[in-house]
Amino acid sequence: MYPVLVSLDPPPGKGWNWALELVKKLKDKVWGFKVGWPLIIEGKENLEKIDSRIVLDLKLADIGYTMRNVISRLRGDAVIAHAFVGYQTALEILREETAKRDMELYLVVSMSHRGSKEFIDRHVKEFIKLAYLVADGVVAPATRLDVLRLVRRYWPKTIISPGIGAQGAPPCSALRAGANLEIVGRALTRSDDPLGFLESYYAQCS
Ligand code: BMP
Repeated sequence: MYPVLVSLDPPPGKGWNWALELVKKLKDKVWGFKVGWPLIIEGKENLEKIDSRIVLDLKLADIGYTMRNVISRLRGDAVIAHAFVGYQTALEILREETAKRDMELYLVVSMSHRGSKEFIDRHVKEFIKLAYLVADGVVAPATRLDVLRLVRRYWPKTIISPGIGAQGAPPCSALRAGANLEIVGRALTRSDDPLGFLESYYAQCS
């Protein structure tokens, strides 16, 4: 199994049929699938049809009560939340709910787009400290390997890393910098041969 979390972001005009076809093709080869708002809006009941690990990419950023209310309505193995809302009456409550539901919680400690440097990246170390209190894993960018390496230095558990392919980072680059899983969306899901893509890039990646 390749250390890849496939990001199921449907192109315009496509939806669950497109996503479930990809799941069927790739589920035995990848670690799991990341599902975000575009698919959830089109029918959360379809989450049941993904017979693999599901990471709910909700980027939750709200008071605890509301975040709990959202995830109690969805099925998934893990959920992604923003760190900047803080612990008290926010992430502490989300953590309670994820633990109760046997879900993992991943916190965003840095992002792959350039704007991450404007605010988020000023607080990476503080976000990691917070992750020690609540998280099973963190999200850190493949597009800025210096940041990813810093996160690896301070965070011993899972790192999932977006930015591969369409955002410019080469496949395997985040794994080599210490990530546990690479998040791959468009480069893989819009390829004419997704399985071939995986095999050509990830078969000899170490
Ligand atoms: P792609 O490989 O097509 O660029 O998709 C990346 C996926 O990861 C998208 O779903 C995006 O919302 C998500 N993502 C990201 O690109 N950067 C981050 O910092 C965090 C993300 O979750």
